[in-house]
Amino acid sequence: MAYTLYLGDAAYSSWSLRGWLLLDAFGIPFRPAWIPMYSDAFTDMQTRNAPARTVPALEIDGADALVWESLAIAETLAERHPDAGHWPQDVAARAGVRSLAAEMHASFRALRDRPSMNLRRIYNGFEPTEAESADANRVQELWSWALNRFGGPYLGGETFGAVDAMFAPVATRFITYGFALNAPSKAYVKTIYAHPSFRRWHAMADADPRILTRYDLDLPATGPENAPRPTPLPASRHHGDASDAINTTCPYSREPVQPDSLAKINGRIIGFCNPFCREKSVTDPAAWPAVMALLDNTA
Ligand SMILES: N[C@@H](CCC(=O)N[C@@H](CS)C(=O)NCC(=O)O)C(=O)O
Repeated sequence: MAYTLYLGDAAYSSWSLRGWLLLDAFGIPFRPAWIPMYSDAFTDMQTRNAPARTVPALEIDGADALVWESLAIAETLAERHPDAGHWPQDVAARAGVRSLAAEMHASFRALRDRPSMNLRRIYNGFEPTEAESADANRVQELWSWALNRFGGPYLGGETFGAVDAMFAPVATRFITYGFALNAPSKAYVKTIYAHPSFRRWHAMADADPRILTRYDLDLPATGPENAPRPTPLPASRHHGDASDAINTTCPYSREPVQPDSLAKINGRIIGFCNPFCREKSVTDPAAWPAVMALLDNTA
């Protein structure tokens, strides 16, 4: 692997989501290093990575190099993988979305504070403050401008770019807290929720049992099943023997299938090497090319 990416909790760490998308959505291989936030392991990671304190942080293996701050990660990856498509080729689109990404990185303090990313909840009755509403309106002004000017469905045009990685957590906040959205923003939020990399991230958040109550608000809430996500393939946990599965090794790790990690996906029993691999696959099977390839190859 060329990179190690330090990440916090998938359900809550909005900046980690940006870092993940900057690699995964562009097909750049990396080793994710998940560190639960507010844990001793997180403090140890901060000590090891100093002066970096935050996630995401990207280690360039073999180069003794670490880059943190999501915008710096975006620029480093764009420089090292010039054909990956982090920024549009078109001069006007490149200038525009670079500015949007920089504004996202530097601004929206109110929107980033109380309505923090929380992929586990969709609240009823959230009342935004004036500052939160002003931030949400400015985001929608930027999105509407870019979608109109560069043609959508992504902010820089036809393909997902670094700027979309920067704004993806905002799309989730709009859903979690029920902000009023104009029509282009509503369409854009749906586009983000349908993106395969975002779907993989959300599936991992769903599969992680850790709840950080510090991010919960005292309001009635439903769960992520009510987010505007594509309808998943039929899938459930399967209880039985490893020999029930159509595969003997995990589609992700190639390690042997374990009896506590079986799933029925689109009518077939598939085995995984651990319960987390099973859970993330059951939530949204079609988001995982390795699972879909297994189903296709054994059809
Ligand atoms: N501006 C930074 C923000 C990163 C950030 O604040 N990450 C949070 C998690 S979402 C974090 O690591 N917090 C730990 C801390 O600040 O001690 C970026 O662009 O990456």
